[in-house]
Amino acid sequence: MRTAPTVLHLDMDAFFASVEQASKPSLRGKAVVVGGLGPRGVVATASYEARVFGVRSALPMAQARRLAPNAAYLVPRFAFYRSISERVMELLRALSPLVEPLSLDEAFVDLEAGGAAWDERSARQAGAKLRADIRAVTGLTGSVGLAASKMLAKIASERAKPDGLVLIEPGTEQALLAPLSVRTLPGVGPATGDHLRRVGLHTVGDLAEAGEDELVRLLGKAHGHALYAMSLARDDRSVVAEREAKSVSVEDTYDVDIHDRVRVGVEVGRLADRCVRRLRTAGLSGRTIVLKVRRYDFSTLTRSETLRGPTDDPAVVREAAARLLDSVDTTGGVRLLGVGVSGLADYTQEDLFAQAAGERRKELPGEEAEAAASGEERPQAGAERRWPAGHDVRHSEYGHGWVQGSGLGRVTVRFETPWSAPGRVRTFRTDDRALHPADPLPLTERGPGDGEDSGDGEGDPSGQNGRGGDGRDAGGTRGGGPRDGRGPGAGAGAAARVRPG
Ligand code: DCP
Ligand code: MG
Repeated sequence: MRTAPTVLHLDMDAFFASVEQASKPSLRGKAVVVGGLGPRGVVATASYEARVFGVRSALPMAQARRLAPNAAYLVPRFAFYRSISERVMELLRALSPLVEPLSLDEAFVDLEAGGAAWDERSARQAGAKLRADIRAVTGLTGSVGLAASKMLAKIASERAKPDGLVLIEPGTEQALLAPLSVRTLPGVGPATGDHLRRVGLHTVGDLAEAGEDELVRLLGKAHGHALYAMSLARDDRSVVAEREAKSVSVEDTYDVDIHDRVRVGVEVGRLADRCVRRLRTAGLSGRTIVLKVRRYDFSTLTRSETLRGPTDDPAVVREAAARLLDSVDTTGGVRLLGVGVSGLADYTQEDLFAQAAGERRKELPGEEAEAAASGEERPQAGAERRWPAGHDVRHSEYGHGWVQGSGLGRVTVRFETPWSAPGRVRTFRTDDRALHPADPLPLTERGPGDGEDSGDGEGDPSGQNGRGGDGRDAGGTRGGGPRDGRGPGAGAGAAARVRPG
């Protein structure tokens, strides 16, 4: 393990919600909940103001509404979040070639590999500058953890939240970890935590004392071994760029073509199990299941399915592979079969024991919301136009705004831009010809999308309105008279009450 705290972990604060607050001045400092608004919707994230009420990621939306009835409830705008994320990742890549994104708003950076830091002082400086740059470019805050390993850097950024920087001095790691809950360690989720608690292991120090043999006995070889090392703050995992490219796969070529469909199914199941064993040995889990079939005539097909979240559960992989097989015609015979898992994540984000125990994963909120949102993102031309809460619109007279709520043939729009004062609300008929869906505006006047883009709308929707439209939007808002005497809180409440149809 290195001796300088030059592994950086960045995690943006309340990412989706912060983007919404940056876009919508009337929501700043307010409770904002982003997620699926349908009957089965769940919370993707909540602003820190909403977390005070107990609203958090993965909570059913109905429960969130009971806890925070006056919060603003918004449908995610994934393409926009992606474009902001890309700006943040660019700043990280300027620090080092070794940037390992874990999600849209989270990444490890090896500062040493990029020459950006070599000791405590330079690491702290690089971290502080990064935070300032992120704020300048995106208008958002991110928290930074610095340590000598990935595990500790991630723990540090968690402690830094929100809007902070924490550096863990090398040499202090084990003492720092010892009193913490076992749940602090990567790979220890609720199920593993319970399991350990039942045998009297509560803290990381308890794990270190229990010893490796005991942990292997309790959790199996791979996880027991990994957990013991982590309890001693030993974590040698390096920061790996481009993890998406990696996959784990196994395949078998058969001496004699297999014709029997049932037997093909059995073989695919076996391959899935073998693939999962490899995955687990490597301490990995993955999201995309790939099936490869070479037929009697050497024609080779691959089919893949991406799950809602990474898995290393053999039953989940087996089922997915079987589903994929259903779509392949194998009459005539099969020479080769393969099963692979890609889109890998390391065990840091998973509760391994929960999966080992065969627990079915719940739907990941982001995915469900994305599906819902993408269905709504493009309002149909024609009679029934839909106005997802939180999405941008443009009115030919009042300029740029966002949908605060809709229902009963009406849509309520707040006219404001990321750089205006909180704007005023107006209500229209949902079929009002003057009202059109619009692309998001850049969050900072000189930030993402502001004049330096290639104009690729798909990749960076914030870039589309970066030119030309800005002045008119801002003017329209001012012209409309942004202050109407109602506090912005009243508007947020209205968003909560008017549910999109
Ligand atoms: N996300 C999601 N579903 C989850 C968790 C997260 O859709 N179950 C999305 C919304 C989050 C983003 O991913 O904004 C980043 O996730 P984080 O866990 O980093 O959560 P936040 O950034 O929202 O909050 P913070 O990091 O400040 O705790
Ligand atoms: Mg975050």
